[in-house]
Parts: sequence; structure tokens; C-alpha cells
Amino acid sequence: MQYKLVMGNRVYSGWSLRAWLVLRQTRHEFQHEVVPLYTEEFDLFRKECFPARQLPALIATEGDTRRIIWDSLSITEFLSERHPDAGLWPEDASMRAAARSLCAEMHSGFKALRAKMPVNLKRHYKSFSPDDETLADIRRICDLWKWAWAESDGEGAYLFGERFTAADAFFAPVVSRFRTYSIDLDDLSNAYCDLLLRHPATAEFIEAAQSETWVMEHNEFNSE
Ligand SMILES: N[C@@H](CCC(=O)N[C@@H](CS)C(=O)NCC(=O)O)C(=O)O
Repeated sequence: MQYKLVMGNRVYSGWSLRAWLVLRQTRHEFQHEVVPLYTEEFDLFRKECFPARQLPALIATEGDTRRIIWDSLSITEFLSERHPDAGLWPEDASMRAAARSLCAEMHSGFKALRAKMPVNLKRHYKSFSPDDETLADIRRICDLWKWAWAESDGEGAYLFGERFTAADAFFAPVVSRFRTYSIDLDDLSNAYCDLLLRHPATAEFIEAAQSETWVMEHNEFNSE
């Protein structure tokens, strides 16, 4: 099976970061390509990879069979089925259910945080003040992390123990937001953010983002 991961601009595409992290976790070799969002190349991607409409998308080729898997959650499930040894979900059934619940909430919720704190891997705003709704999202995320650590007896490590799982991949874009917008967190949450940002696959993604030159104005603030 050959994989090609098609990602949006890394600077802005937190969804692509998730897929990158889960794919790296499988340790399977893959090709990757960045298709800049809202450009002719992006339109072409949509035509060629229909029905995928957004990025990331995974193109999995095996012999004459070419599958297109889109949406970071379905990419995660596809890879988890194909690579059970990667441990993308925790082994324990209760922990697995918990990890899936966290991912599902992260996938579909936190609308204020997404709207007010867009992912931007090139910026570091020092004087951003979250509004009440965004603050409530931030608190909820830190509460979920604490709950996961308590459930898995792994305070301060990855969400479900010593091993990186899909749940960590799903929260990686949020962690990057916390750093971009200088969000004040408790010590444990800060340590978790450091851990995820130091993860080699995250660091590689962030470094690659630094050499991208596309600018998406609606994801940029003018203030510092
Ligand atoms: N739920 C999707 C969301 C993907 C998404 O929103 N991707 C953005 C780029 S970060 C996109 O393709 N935007 C273009 C559009 O919506 O037209 C996932 O998990 O992959």
C-alpha cells in the first residue's frame, strides 16, 4: 500500500497537522504534497480527488485500487485499521472509548476557539485576550486533558499514557493555538503543550511551515 498525504498550507491547516501526526505514528513511508487552499491548484485537487472537498486527504494506492480518504477522523480510522501496531487508539476498551469521545468533541466542537484563534504556525501574538466564549472553550479543553490524565493515571504525559495516540494528534492544533496566542495555562497543561510541540513529527511539520510563503489574510491579525 502506498500513501500520499495531501495537506493544506501547513501554516494554517491544523486539520492537516492531525493527519500528518497519525500517519507518522504508523511509521509507514508516505509521500506528501501541500496544495495551497483557495487557489487553482486547490480547485484542481477537488476535481481530481472528488468527492474529497477539503484537506487533508489521504490517497492510498494498492495495485490498481486507489482510495481517497478525506477528513482527519476517517483518515485516522482508516490508518488505525490498517496499522493496528501503531496503537493509534489506546488498547484498553474504556480508554479507547474515552479517547474517541475526546477526539469527537474536538472534531465537532470548540467553535469560538476555532473562529477567534485560527491556527497560524508563523505568528506569536503576545497581547491576545480571549473573549468569554473562547475562554470557556480553553477551560473545557484543559478540563478534558486533566480528566484523561486522571483516568489513565498518566499525569503530565500524553493524554492516555506514555504512548502518543490519535487523541494527542487531535489536540495538537489546539496546542499550537495556545502558543500562537500566548494563552496562560496551568503548569500541567503547559507541560503537555511542550511535550506535543517537542514531538519530532510536530516539530518537523512546524519547521516545514516556516518556509511557506502563502498568506491567507483572514487567518492573520495585524496586532502583536
Ligand atoms: N473535518 C475536516 C475539516 C477539514 C478542513 O476544514 N480543511 C480546511 C483546510 S484546514 C479546508 O480544506 N478548507 C477549504 C474549504 O473548506 O473549502 C477534517 O477533519 O479534515
